[in-house]
Amino acid sequence: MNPIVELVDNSFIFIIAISVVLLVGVTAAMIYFVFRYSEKNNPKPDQSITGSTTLEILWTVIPLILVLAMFFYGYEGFREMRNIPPNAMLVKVTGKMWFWNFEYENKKTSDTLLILPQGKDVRFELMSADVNHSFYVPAYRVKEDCVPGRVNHMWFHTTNVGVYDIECAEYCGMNHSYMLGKVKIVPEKEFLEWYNKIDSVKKTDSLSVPTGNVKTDSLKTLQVKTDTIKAPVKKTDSIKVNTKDTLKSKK
Ligand SMILES: [Cu+2]
Repeated sequence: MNPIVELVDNSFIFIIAISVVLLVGVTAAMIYFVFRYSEKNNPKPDQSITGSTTLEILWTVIPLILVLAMFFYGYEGFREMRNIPPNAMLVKVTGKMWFWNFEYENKKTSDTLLILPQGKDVRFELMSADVNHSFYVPAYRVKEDCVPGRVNHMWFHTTNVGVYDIECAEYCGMNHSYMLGKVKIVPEKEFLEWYNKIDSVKKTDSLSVPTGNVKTDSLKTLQVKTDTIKAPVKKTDSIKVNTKDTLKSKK
């Protein structure tokens, strides 16, 4: 069972139940008062009611208890969301205008489709490549912002095999409403077959192409930098010579 789903649903049902009881109670009292204290039924206003300390205390303490209970249930769910299992598998999620990119621990990447093994704790590192997005998986009751320049965290425990929606829950520009994805939960064996197969292809790619390019780039920029540093030094030398010359000539 997924602890987050259970806790979020429980607090949701709890708050809805209280709201329904209050709505029905207030509406019933209102309708009753309309008839019971109407001018037609009571031509003379009732002056006997002056106040009630008992009522004042009751309608202060009861809502206070209800609100504290709502907070308690909400906090229980929040604590579970923040309590990331240490051995959870990691997936890096990057929101981009307007799609989701997923990067697994073996550097394998996938756009839009997030494939996960069944019965596993999965931890997400959430980032953005451009503007604010929000990674939302309704089936697992989790939602967390993707903010440029910082890494946010989220996790859930995968349960039933199936395909579930991913949505962006933060307005992020023209195609925000099309920024959809899918989580596909598959049996672990099937996941590992897919994960390792694509990994072997991608790994050689990522090793040969990006790492090589990055290195030569950084070397080139270093060389350019040393060149530009040398040039000003020469200039200052020539200035020194000039000043010495002028000083000498003055003497
Ligand atoms: Cu969006």
